[in-house]
Amino acid sequence: MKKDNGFTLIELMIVVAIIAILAAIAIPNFLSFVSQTRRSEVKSNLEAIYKAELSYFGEKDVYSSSLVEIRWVPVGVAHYTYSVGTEYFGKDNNVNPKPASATPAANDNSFTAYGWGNIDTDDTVDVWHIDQLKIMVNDVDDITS
Ligand SMILES: [Ca+2]
Repeated sequence: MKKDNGFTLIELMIVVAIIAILAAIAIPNFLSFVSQTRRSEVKSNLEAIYKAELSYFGEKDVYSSSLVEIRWVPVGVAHYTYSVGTEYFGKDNNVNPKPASATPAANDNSFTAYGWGNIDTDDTVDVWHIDQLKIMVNDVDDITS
């Protein structure tokens, strides 16, 4: 009589196939979740730049194109690069060069602060900006494209 004391090769292959299917579903969902989390960084930092610009405007009656002048620096590890015209703070601008769609600038009456970063595995760069009216826009969407 044959003694049954283990798994057959077919049973093991079925288990491996099930794990592979679950991983194929879970990994893209996980990467999308990571991208969404990284994106929360750009929103909060652009709002902080907006507040710093408003504070600077209250004092000098002009907006500044310098993040140094408005005394803003990102906190922690940044996945995005930030600029309002002059300097680039956050992720190294050499690693994360400014895309053509980002045009950071400031003058006496307005400013446009940009944040950009590649937050997933494709070549598309996520681009956001905020202006003196606190209007925040996602110029290039890296998550859905
Ligand atoms: Ca990307």
